[in-house]
Amino acid sequence: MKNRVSIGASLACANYRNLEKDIRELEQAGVDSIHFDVMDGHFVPNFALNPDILRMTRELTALPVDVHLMVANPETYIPVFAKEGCNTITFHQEATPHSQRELTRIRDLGLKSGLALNPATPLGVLAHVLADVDVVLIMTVNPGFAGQSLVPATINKISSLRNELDRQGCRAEIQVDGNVSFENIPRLVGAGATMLVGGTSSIFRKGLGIAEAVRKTYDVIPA
Ligand code: S6P
Ligand code: MG
Repeated sequence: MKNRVSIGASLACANYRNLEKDIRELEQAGVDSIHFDVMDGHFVPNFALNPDILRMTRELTALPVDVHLMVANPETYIPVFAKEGCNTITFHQEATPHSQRELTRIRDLGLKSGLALNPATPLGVLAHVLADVDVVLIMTVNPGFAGQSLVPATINKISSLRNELDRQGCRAEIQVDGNVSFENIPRLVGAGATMLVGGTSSIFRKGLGIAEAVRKTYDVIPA
């Protein structure tokens, strides 16, 4: 059974000169959560947000914060980010051989557990961890950068995962991240995604204010 479709705003795409202003606008516009990208320059060839910015974000808003760890050795960093205050921690399957242990650890910390899969990573890796996962993040681009094009094969991947979750009666969310644009949202949701991450292709689209962009994002979600 499908969950309601929710929208998370990717904070790494906000204006770093005035994050507080953007966070207030996101709250007023009615986004469901803040998506918090962490990059270590190692697992992905780029750097993004860090624990200090997470602490500041937590102080600024009561919106749920969903941390997306694009880092090597997530086992080292899960407790670091948990301590600063967040609601969900998602790490990459490709970054550790111990996904089941880390998913359990995240839940033991009182948080929702998330597992992210790069476009090339098959769904089979989920077979024995579905009971431990609250959010499956299907990356619709290769992680590391905003402004990329969606990898087309990920649409069928989402449909296959939707079928499998439904078959097993599993309530895990299917989150999608990367080029979640006004144009792509209908097919992502049609395929079964329930959590959308909005970056430069929607919520932070050039030329649109946050309020208008969020309204447009909700408008294109199929009923
Ligand atoms: C990508 C990162 C994402 C981006 C988001 C940007 O590695 O995990 O969360 O911030 O995808 O959105 P867009 O619309 O520019 O692809
Ligand atoms: Mg992300």
